[in-house]
Amino acid sequence: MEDRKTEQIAQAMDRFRIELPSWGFADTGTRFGKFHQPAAATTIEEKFSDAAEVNRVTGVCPSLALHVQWDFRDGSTDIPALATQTGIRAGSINPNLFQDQDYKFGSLGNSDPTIRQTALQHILDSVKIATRVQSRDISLWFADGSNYPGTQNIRRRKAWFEEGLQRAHDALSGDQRLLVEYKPFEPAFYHTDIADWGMALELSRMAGPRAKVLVDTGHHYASQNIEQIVAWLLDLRMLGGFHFNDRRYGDDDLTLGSIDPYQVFRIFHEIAMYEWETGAPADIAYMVDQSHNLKPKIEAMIQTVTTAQELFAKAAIVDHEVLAAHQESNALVDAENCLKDAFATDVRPAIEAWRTARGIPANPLQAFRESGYQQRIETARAGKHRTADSSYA
Ligand code: LRH
Ligand code: MN
Repeated sequence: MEDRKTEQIAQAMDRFRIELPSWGFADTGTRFGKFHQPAAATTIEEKFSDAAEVNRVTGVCPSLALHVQWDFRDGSTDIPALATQTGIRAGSINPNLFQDQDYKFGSLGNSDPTIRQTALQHILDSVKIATRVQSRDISLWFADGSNYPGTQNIRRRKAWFEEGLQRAHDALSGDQRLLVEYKPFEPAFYHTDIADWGMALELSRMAGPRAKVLVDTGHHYASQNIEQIVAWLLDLRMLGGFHFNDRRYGDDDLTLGSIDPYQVFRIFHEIAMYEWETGAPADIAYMVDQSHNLKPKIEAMIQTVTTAQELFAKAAIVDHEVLAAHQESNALVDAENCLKDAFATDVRPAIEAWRTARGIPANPLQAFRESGYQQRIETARAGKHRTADSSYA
């Protein structure tokens, strides 16, 4: 590989960081059940410990996304101390506005003002948690919607969301941001109040300058061009972050790059081209949002991180200058081949060299398997209480 490409990959690896979801280490399932794994994390301490192990062998995931209802159950844990102890800082704070019985007909979109107030109060409490644990992002996903035509007034609910998000925005401090995540369906199957990027964009703009859009790759119709949405949000300076996963059908939450690696590559390409044109790194939170129902959870997480690194590196070696010229002259085949050549490039040796140069194991999965960490936690966590199957995580 040319030195120039090796250097581009090293620079890309130096800046690429991806946040892990605490719930990716816990037993999660589908509506058809949840399969327990002997060493699945059940406490916040275990989730930080597992994240620290993934960061030990990869070196690129220094933060852990936290879900308020699942990770602050006993509220007594000193997260800042845990962060210092494990070297993993608290990442995005995710309020839970979908699990409580109150939210049957919605949270911020509920026609009952007391329930809207309950939902808003939970978001405001989550902003306080973010301040306490020095997190920047409050990541909002709403299951709100309906299952049958005519059962809800979509415009009135939109107005309640505008009001709720503005009040949440006004509670932010420092460099805090609101990330507004959209999803076209599930659990609602007729309409979802924040169903697509346009709705999330408008609501974010109306909320205020610190509200940005979060793109979960699993939250799109099968034929939707996700990288075009990314290109628009970049250009509008409204892209706040990603929840990466992969899917074959719906919001399958499979491991990144397991089904369509070229999809994630095309997303990273739009970002790399934007950064080349603007000459500045985009302020994007790269995060994983997956549920490891069958794969061993820590191995699935390591596989996800190393796959993300490879696809990010491939996008970094696209020759943007040459590509821009081909785009200008409509040299279609040459332009497309700029991407295909980069995607076909084996970047693993350069990434392994980058790891070795920084004291990170060249093969993270192998290093994890040789560490005995999995055996240690299986012994330590054997017979532990497992979370109720009614809770997602
Ligand atoms: C909703 C979602 C959201 C999380 C949840 C675990 O599908 O993507 O980001 O809160 O998964
Ligand atoms: Mn998500």
